[in-house]
Amino acid sequence: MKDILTAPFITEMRETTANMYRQGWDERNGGNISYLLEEKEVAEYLDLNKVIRTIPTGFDASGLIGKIFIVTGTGKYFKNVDKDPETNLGIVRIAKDGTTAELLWGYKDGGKFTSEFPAHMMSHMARLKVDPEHRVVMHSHPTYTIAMNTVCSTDEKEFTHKLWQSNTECIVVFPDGVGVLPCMVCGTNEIGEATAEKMKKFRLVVWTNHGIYGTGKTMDEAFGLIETVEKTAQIYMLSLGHVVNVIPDEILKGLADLWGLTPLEGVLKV
Ligand code: 2HA
Ligand code: ZN
Repeated sequence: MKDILTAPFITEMRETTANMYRQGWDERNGGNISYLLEEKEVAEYLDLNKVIRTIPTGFDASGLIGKIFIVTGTGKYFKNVDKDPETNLGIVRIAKDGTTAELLWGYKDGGKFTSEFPAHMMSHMARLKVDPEHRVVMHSHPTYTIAMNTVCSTDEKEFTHKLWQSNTECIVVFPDGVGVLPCMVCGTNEIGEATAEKMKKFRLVVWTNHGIYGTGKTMDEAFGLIETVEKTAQIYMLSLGHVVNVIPDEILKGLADLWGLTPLEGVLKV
């Protein structure tokens, strides 16, 4: 059996959480990541018959039975993942009953997965239906994205349009747009269900006054989506009140045509 600390998926979790922390997106215990792993890649490092303990999920994850995830821990700081992965991360498998998670590694201090586990697992179920290669759900609290919530409506088409209009990269990176949920109580099955509903259509979902979810086939895709929204939200907030020039809809359509992309319907007026 190989040393799990040399596993590429552990390295990715360490690097990504450190990177997100340094971006200023994940203060204190803010943010969480879950990453769907291949059984055979985990089997190189762990005995899959050895369950350390079981943890109730509190919801029905039947769609994910047998699937294995590496997930950041509840109350844990992104800042600390790199120096102590075994305490701050855990590897869990959804058990046959669909409502229990089997801990295979990590949460060494007796901890458990993020309080946003329902939103993560429900989002995985929704995205896997759209894209069988989907792997990553990433949640974060990027400053300018949350600032934008205080001055913009929660209408997702309007929100998407404002981002597209502020930076030509946006329509190319997320032609499918950004889903927006109103301000809700986080850490609940309800916000999980609402997020998953949006995930049927979007890879990005904003939680108003709280943060954002990004998803993807890889860590880079999920990170890159959030990074592009956040950079553009910064541009938007820096220019607030002084706008004399935004990207016209004709140009946005031209970009979509050039790259063979289908923009979210009902946003562009051309
Ligand atoms: O766990 O980000 O949404 C910290 C959070 C809750
Ligand atoms: Zn959060």
